[in-house]
Amino acid sequence: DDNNKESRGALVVLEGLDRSGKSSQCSRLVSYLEGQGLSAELWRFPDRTTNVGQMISAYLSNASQLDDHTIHLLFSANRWEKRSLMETKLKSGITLIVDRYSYSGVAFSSAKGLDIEWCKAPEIGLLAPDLVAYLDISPDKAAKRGGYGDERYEKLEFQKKVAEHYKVLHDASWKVVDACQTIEDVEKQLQEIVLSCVTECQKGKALSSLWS
Ligand code: Z5A
Ligand code: MG
Repeated sequence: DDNNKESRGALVVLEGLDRSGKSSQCSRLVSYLEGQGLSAELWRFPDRTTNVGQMISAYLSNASQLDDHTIHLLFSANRWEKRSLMETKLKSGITLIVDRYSYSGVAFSSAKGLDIEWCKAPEIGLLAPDLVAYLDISPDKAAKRGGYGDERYEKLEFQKKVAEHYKVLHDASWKVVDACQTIEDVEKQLQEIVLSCVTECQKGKALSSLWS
């Protein structure tokens, strides 16, 4: 019903391999939108500030060991605990620029060998992004960027598997951006894509749920 269309913020997700430039581009996007007079916030998953997030952080830094299914469900729970706040912010007109989301959850866990449908199931009912921008880079090129840290998953062989599993999740609605361009060129491309998404949401595009 067109009469019920209400302006809202956009849910924008950046995905991509480790070192693809997500965090750099997310913060640039928030500054850009604010410069355009729009309200925007930077979010990231995992959100390591919550109790669940601290368990995830311990796992990633190899301070704890968890069964693959268990850590998968914790990543998902970490999104569920932010879901209602996410909806409130979007409805109040704030655009959320989110550094990783359910696609990371499914790509990383299925890369370990878990069934993809099983991996998607706990994500069902979370808010669906209005835009998924995928920062595309080969695992080899990504590895050359300053090298990986010491966290679990930060290894070339595993990143290659993750890249394959991201490919399975790709759909036609994703915007694939060549992440091997300069930071500034990636930034310019993202600004255009994101601004048109924000405009659509201001016009009252309905919020929807994963996994559709
Ligand atoms: N994970 C999961 O398993 N399940 C889930 O549900 C979720 C996540 C949500 C932690 O995530 C791990 O959790 C992650 C996935 C898993 N494991 N891995 N791998 P995280 O988000 O905390 O990971 P991170 O440490 O922030 O990964 P980052 O993502 O390393 O990289 P990035 O944010 O994509 O890149 P960046 O920090 O912006 O840039 C990396 C470097 O490249 C930096 O030196 C930049 O200056 C440089 N850079 C950036 N862009 C360029 C360009 N265009 N040219 C040249 N150099 C560049
Ligand atoms: Mg990052």
